[in-house]
Amino acid sequence: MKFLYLKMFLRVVAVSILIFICGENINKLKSSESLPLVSPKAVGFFKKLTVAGAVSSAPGDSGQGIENSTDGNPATYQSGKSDDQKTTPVTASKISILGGYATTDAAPDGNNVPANVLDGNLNSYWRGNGVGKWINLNMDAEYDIDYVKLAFYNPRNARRTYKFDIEVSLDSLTWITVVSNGYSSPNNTALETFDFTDITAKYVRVVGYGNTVNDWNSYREIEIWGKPTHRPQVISDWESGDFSQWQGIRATDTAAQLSVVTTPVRQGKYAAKFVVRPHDTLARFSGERCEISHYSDIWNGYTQEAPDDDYYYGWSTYIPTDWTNPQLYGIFMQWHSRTSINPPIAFNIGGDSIGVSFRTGIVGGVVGAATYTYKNYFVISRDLYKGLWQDFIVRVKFRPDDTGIVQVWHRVEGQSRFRQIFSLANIPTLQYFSNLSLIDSRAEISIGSRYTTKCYIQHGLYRDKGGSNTNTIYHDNWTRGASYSAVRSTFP
Ligand SMILES: [Ca+2]
Ligand SMILES: [Ca+2]
Ligand SMILES: [Ca+2]
Repeated sequence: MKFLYLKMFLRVVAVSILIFICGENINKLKSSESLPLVSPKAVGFFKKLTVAGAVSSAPGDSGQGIENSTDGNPATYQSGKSDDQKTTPVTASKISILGGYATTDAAPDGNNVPANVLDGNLNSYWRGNGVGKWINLNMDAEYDIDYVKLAFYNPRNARRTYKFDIEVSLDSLTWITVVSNGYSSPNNTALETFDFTDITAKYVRVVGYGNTVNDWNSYREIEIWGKPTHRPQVISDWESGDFSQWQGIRATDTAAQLSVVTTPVRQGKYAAKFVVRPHDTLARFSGERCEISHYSDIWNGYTQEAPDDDYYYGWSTYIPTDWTNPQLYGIFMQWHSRTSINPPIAFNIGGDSIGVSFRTGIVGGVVGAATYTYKNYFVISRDLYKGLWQDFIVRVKFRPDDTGIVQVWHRVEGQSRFRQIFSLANIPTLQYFSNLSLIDSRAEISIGSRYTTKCYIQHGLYRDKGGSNTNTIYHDNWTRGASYSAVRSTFP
């Protein structure tokens, strides 16, 4: 064990040195700055732990190594990974679709129901009579579709050839034809592959034009092969030119505090400006804020962050040159549980640094004096980079017990590559309660012997009250996706 410890320690040191040599040189931007690798606090945290089981360096998509960390410690920590490593191309796999997600516009034909094309059984089939009748498969999420396999019903000696189109859609309203005038091989009852240029879709339908004997479209199986999409699932990049990509605004005077702007902008044509003035408090005991949120359990592609969800987030933040320290803290992106206590995860500007605070794990105490078994703060940068856009990519696997994951990547305007700032595994990322009075009673989720809640998003600026200054901050290009690459692809 001691040997392993030493080995891992040396490995981390070696990696840090390597990054110092090869990593993106922030000194290009600020010649007097040293590399903002890890905060003293974070280093302290690092020292407290027995480090073993290297945390995976791959950006997200191949993060299995993280979950397989074998040391049994509450967390592992690794700093300063240079990022944007090329991910191994993900090969297509068969997309699992429940039988109930198959529909048709053809008249029913006894037991030959649409679900039969999804049961993995070549003896069962769906049948619809008529030229132009379709069977539609809803994948329930977007995928990059690579190809489709079809097995056709072909009675012995029938030597039928089926004619069909394959169409795909993101919304089941607008369809794109990816296979036009496809034909099955004569008398073939095995799965046949129909390949096309990969395309992102949520729905795939086969439009039948009958066969060489009659107008019946009879398919034994339909398999859709693809991989997780490279599009984010939720895009709130302000490109609508208004607030409609978001669900809620929390401000005392929206007209004075929140606006869509055309400069400065990080992505596309629009970004958002958030202003917090003294006394911009919504509730007597809360701080001052101007925030925009995603908070419904299901809204416009957004679903609240639930236990076991594993998401990547991206956004850009611009701190203006005339920024002055907010009172105590300046939270600009937070995941909030369905409670009245502090958020489990909050990105914060405090003093002259940007960091992330965690208040997760088992919660004790009462509202206003809650305690957390995991309370920590990690510095991302000791420079606020005023007057420059900063890009963030964050992965969170949401768990109230010690099986959560958080990874943070950061980049400053002018840099081409993101750098991984830290990677935490085996930590709680949600709050875990025995005291149900702390939780919104509609939001309890029972896990083990305690309860947790889902999270919602608040983005903008939230600071303590009592200051006399006004803070203005800009954000752009907020997204949530299933992979690092999905989120990474949205940045300029
Ligand atoms: Ca079947
Ligand atoms: Ca393909
Ligand atoms: Ca934008």
